[in-house]
Amino acid sequence: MAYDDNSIKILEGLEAVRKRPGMYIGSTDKRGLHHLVWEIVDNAVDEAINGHGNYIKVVITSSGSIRVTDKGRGVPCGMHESGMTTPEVIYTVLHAGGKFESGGYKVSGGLHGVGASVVNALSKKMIVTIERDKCVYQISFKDGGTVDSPLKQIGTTKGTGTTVEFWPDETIFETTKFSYSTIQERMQESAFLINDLTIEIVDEIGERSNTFHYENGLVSFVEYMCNNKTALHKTIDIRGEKNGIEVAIAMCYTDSYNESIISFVNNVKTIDGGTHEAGYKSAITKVFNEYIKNNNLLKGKNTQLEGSDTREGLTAVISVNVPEELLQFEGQTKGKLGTPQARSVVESIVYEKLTYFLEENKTVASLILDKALKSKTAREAARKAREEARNGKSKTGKDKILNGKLTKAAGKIKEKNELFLVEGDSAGGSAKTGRNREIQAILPLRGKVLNCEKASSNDINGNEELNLIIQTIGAGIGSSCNPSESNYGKIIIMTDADDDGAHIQILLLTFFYRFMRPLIEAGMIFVANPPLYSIEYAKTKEYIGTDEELAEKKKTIKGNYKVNRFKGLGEMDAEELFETTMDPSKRSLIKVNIEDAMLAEKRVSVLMGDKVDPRKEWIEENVDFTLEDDFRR
Ligand code: 1YM
Repeated sequence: MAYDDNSIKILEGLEAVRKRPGMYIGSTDKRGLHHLVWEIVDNAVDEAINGHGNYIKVVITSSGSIRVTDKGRGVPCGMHESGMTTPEVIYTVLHAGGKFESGGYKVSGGLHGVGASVVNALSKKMIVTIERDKCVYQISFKDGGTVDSPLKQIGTTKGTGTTVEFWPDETIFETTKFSYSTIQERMQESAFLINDLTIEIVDEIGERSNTFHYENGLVSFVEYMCNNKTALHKTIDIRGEKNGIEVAIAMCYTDSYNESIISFVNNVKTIDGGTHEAGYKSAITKVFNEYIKNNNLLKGKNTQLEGSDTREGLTAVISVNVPEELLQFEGQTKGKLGTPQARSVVESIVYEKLTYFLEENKTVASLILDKALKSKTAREAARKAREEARNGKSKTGKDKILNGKLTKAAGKIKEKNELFLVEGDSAGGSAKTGRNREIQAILPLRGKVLNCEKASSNDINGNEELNLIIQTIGAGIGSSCNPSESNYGKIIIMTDADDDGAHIQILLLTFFYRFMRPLIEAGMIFVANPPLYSIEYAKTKEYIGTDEELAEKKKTIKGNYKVNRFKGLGEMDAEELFETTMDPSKRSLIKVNIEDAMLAEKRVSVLMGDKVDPRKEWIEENVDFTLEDDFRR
């Protein structure tokens, strides 16, 4: 094929990426934008994993670009059989190389490895600088992959490595503003997973930087995840290898009641777990039950711990490396490991090492087992209480409480009905008067909601406010929470637009995250988005959502105007509240979408901490609120 034919084909390929970016990077929102970064960073990380260079730097530059540098071998700079230089092929041909023959453990799953050419296609400019064979080479591209300046030597060097700098195309992305904390989280995670790798990140705009380096990363990872809890013992470090599958696990029990397990396969997070997690869990259950039996801890009673008992308060990171030929991913997002061998390998390694650990560390063993046995007792007591409540429902009077507080929707189609959880009685009153009676139900909440971060399901059952919410929704909690049994298709948290309101929101979200997570996953939890201001001029009245919009509006008004800042929902009358915040045809709801267990964990701890500043910053940067519709923004 002639060179020109080649280039036409290539431009057509890149054009396809520009036409349907979602097919290649998932979306063109904030998340899609950051996929570009991961794509380039992953190449640098792969090079480090393969033993070439142990330093990576990521810079958010003041010119709006991202610049990633590694100290690996440098991308090869020779001619490719197509007649183009190798860098030109790598950065313009779709799926070029697909990580060529890197051998060993190939990263896979989801959207990884679609190639640096996709990043180029979605960038208005890209510059690649390569240090190799004592030379510095450079090639640059513009307008989504057109060669701007072909590969040429621009200097000499003693080092080796690759630098890729790109400017995302703002005609393609909804936003081109990179989030430091998003990049920081991911880079810290890579540094945790890859021992001895140093990752430096710099934000030239916000003038901040961090360097991550861990000698024993998984243990540091677990300690980091436990930072606001009290550990019951020194983190347990488990490693082994069998049939070519490498297993590394760090685990620690804390005084909390929640389980936080995150897992990785070939350094890619497996959001939905899979066989490796299943093997891990079944090993723990087996080891604990055998320990109990051998030490007669249940005093002859013929019962067993359930898996959930053995994981109460457990924080763990599981990292396995699976050879490419055994790799198998499942599920819609390919976030679940399917490889059957991973289950038995992880199970047998954990079984052996954990059994040994408990025998060698009797004091720790008794602390952990004690906790598991308490969980079993509490679980059985809770079940008994539930059964009693169910059998004698009318006698407990719970229905009466419910009827007193809840304003029900008239319509009987569950999926269409909406439940508003409203802060305060006065706002509850307006909501009650103004609502769409057919589909909207109102449940006013009084005062602060229980902080569920460290709560057990027993604590939840004993809390009137949360109990009310659980009963009203009717979908059950914990492992028996089932979205299809919910009495409402949408559950909408409606609070004041102030710090207190934000706090209540976060407490409720924590509750849903911990105890009714399937509702979040089903996209049924929303946050209402009340306006901050109303502005009156020339006999009209408009509602305004943000300070920026208010400033814009003021510029356009000729003549007098009057601005009113809503201090709380209670300040709006019923009609106003409906019109601005509740009317399904006009409102803008925020859909709550928490998909990342570690971020959520951290979020809860940051959010529940006493420091206000990091909390605000973190909410702004991370809480993944996606607007249901763009009505007012
Ligand atoms: C900042 C991004 O892409 N580094 C990088 C990429 C490659 C190599 C080294 C590399 C790989 C190999 C041999 C190999 C790539 N090379 C290719 C290709 N950093 C970044 N560092 N020599 C160098 O895999 O055999 C694709 S990526 F195609 F040339 F092999």
